[in-house]
Amino acid sequence: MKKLILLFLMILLALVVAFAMGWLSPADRSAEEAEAAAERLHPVGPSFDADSAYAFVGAQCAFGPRAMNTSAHDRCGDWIARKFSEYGCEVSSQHARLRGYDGTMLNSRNIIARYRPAATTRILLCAHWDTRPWADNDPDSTHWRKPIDGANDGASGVAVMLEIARQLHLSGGLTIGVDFVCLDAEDWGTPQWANSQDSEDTWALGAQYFAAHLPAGYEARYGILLDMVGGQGARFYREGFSMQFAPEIVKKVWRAARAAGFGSYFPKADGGMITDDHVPLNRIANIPTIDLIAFYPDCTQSSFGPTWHTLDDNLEHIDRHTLKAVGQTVIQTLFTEK
Ligand code: AHN
Ligand code: ZN
Repeated sequence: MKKLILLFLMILLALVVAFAMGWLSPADRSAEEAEAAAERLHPVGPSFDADSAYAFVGAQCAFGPRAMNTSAHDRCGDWIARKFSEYGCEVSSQHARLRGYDGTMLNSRNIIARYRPAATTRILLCAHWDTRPWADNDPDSTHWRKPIDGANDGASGVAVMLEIARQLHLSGGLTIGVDFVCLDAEDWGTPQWANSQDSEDTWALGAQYFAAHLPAGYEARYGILLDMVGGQGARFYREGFSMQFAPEIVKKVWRAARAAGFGSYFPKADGGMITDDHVPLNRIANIPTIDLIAFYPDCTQSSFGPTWHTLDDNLEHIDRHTLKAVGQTVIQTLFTEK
């Protein structure tokens, strides 16, 4: 009897050890190994130049706030279009008059820059280029009706796209096509000081227009939205609508971040659900699109960070390292695509 109990205990111990070492499920084990291999450091593609991207943020801010219906906005739009053509893209524009939350008609321009327009496999990159007309989240209420520089909220996403376009032009090594779409009228959503109730469709007006008026025959495998990708201390959590509409793209990009060496910027944890330009792309255009958007779980001023919709959203608060982490991750994603 004693021998039997001892034998039983030994078998039990062997089983526990086998489970602990992961010997019992070869299928699980090889899936884990494949995942680990996909995340091992193996950078591909050209090196994203963060100083160049930073200069692109500065160049946009130098026009002044790019709020809708201002000349700084229009002049910056011309500059953005010219830069993308310099980098070999075929550039077109979608002009529209869009209705703001209070009935104001906004002169909107989506700028579409196509890299390798003949390629059939295409990835959509997008960011808004307009800036918020009101610092309505500023701690000082005397600033609430003043326009912001939008170094992070506006300029950073376009700057990262311009630097990627410049690197594609220099390296010439990418065989798939990329569409850089600079969306307008994102940030005219109902201000916090308005009497009217905020409705989510007052945001992302240019993206709503683009999604409903895609260029004839337009197709993209998937999309990546870049929003507030230059802030100090920024981290990119898995955004809710992205997980709902395009979870496999989230996985792919988070993997690419690890392979490129920037995994620490992309926690494997969930952020909030953000009404942003990717929502109409998913819902109206049916292009699975994720949002790379900074999320600050511990910031009391805003979960978008301490400078969000404040006068502090300026060049001084841009961190080149954040631009680099996002830019290199997107390059890694593009050059990993088959
Ligand atoms: C809302 O606050 C509803 N959405 C944030 C989208 C946004 C504003 N991105 C930049 N500015
Ligand atoms: Zn904003």
